[in-house]
Amino acid sequence: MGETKRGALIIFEGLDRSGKSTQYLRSKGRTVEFIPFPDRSTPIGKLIDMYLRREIDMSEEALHLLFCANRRERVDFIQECISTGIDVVCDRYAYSGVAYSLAKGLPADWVRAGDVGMPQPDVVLFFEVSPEVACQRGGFGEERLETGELQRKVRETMKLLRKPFWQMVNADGDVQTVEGEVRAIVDHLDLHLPLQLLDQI
Ligand code: Z5A
Ligand code: MG
Repeated sequence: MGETKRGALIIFEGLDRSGKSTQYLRSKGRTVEFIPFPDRSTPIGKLIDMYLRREIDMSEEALHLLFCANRRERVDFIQECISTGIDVVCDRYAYSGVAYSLAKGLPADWVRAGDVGMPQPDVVLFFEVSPEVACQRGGFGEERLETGELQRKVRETMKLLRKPFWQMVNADGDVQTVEGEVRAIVDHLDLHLPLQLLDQI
């Protein structure tokens, strides 16, 4: 009996309205679990959701820690899936956590420490959308953090977080073209190493 091949940890990152949530995938022959971050269904995710919808207030530091804790809430599930051969696709991850908090001016070392020890992605697909195209898409401006100035800073900060396992996706294209790019990357993942843990972000 052959060993079960482990699942892959695949992250979609990118700015607002780059189409991350639109592109969850169902690759042939693979079982996929899809986790959005923030995961608004968990106890901590419910607090984040209330904050984003302007129902409660909290400090930027408290919010940063809640985003980190929200990812920790799902670690056991992520690791269980991967060890049993199920791929996990996360819509945003630690890189959003770091980029938004650095863009708000929180201390860099403190911000970057919050996700150390989390599972390291096999690939981060970074959805690059131009500001002009993002502007034409719907659903912007209703929640906190959706301001043009913060988005501009996040765009700059995200560039500094790029790692060798990041792959850029041209997110300006139509949904089918972007989906083709996503599948081409995901179908060629090399999973010969065990899942690693993040030692820096
Ligand atoms: N945040 C943080 O500060 N710290 C953290 O640790 C984390 C998050 C994890 C909520 O996140 C906020 O939390 C977010 C970052 C911060 N703040 N902001 N701004 P969220 O992930 O819940 O945010 P969201 O509401 O899902 O929006 P989004 O992720 O920014 O959008 P998206 O998923 O990239 O885009 P979409 O919903 O797939 O598409 C947007 C629209 O464009 C929609 O009408 C689509 O139909 C359309 N669309 C999508 N793709 C295309 C293409 N290819 N062509 C044309 N139209 C398209
Ligand atoms: Mg989204």
